[in-house]
Amino acid sequence: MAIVLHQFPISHYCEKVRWALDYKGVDYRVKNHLPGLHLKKMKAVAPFSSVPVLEHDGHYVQDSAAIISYLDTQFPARSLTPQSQEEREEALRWETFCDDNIGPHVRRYCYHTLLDHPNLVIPFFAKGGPFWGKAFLRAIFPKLQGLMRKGMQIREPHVSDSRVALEQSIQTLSQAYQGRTYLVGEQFSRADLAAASLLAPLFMPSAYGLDWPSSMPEPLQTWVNGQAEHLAPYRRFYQEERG
Ligand SMILES: N[C@@H](CCC(=O)N[C@@H](CS)C(=O)NCC(=O)O)C(=O)O
Repeated sequence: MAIVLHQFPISHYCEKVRWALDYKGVDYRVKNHLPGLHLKKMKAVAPFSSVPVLEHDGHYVQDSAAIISYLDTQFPARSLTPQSQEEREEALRWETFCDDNIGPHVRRYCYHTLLDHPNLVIPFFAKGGPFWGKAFLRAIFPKLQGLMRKGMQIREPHVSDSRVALEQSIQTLSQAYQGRTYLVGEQFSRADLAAASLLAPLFMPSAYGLDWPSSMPEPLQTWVNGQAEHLAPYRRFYQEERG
């Protein structure tokens, strides 16, 4: 029953799956890949190059939402998917909202600043990987940075568009949490987990597992400070549900 999570430690979609595995108490190990060198391995076992990919006894599942559905089927205790059809559909809708409207914008907006700080970001990329990872990434960083900026459109006007889209999505979620503890029903679900994990790089919880700096470089930190009030529910989920 070997379970391996193929991942980047820095990836918030991978954190989403780490949290789901930890929440359910599933025994697993991680295989940390270096960005760029992951491409061949992932394409050999799954349709796309992206992580997270869950490997379970030689069977591979790609995509954080598909992995959570798979885990809830294989390990039904502490289900993250609500039981009633109505609540299940609602939870999946919120999860898709976060996957599409939070995840990519957090990534683009944060990397826009972080990629100008290789001393900060290279240890994140190399964490838990091969011993030569940091030296390798330092050597290829100019090229890697260029490829990442191109591949994820980390340039204007896309960066500003992502900041605005993120502010709107955070607002939408804040309204949904008004007067309630959870997004769906009376229980923590994959909807709350998706929102909290995908927003987590903005408030840097220790349970994420990275050696975060005390604050993000500017202008990122000033923008994050302006969102602090809206990020409170997600900090609370990390305290109460992340363990
Ligand atoms: N919808 C996917 C998104 C995963 C994703 O975007 N992963 C990024 C890291 S945050 C990745 O692997 N990028 C490299 C690649 O696609 O080759 C999920 O939920 O798993």
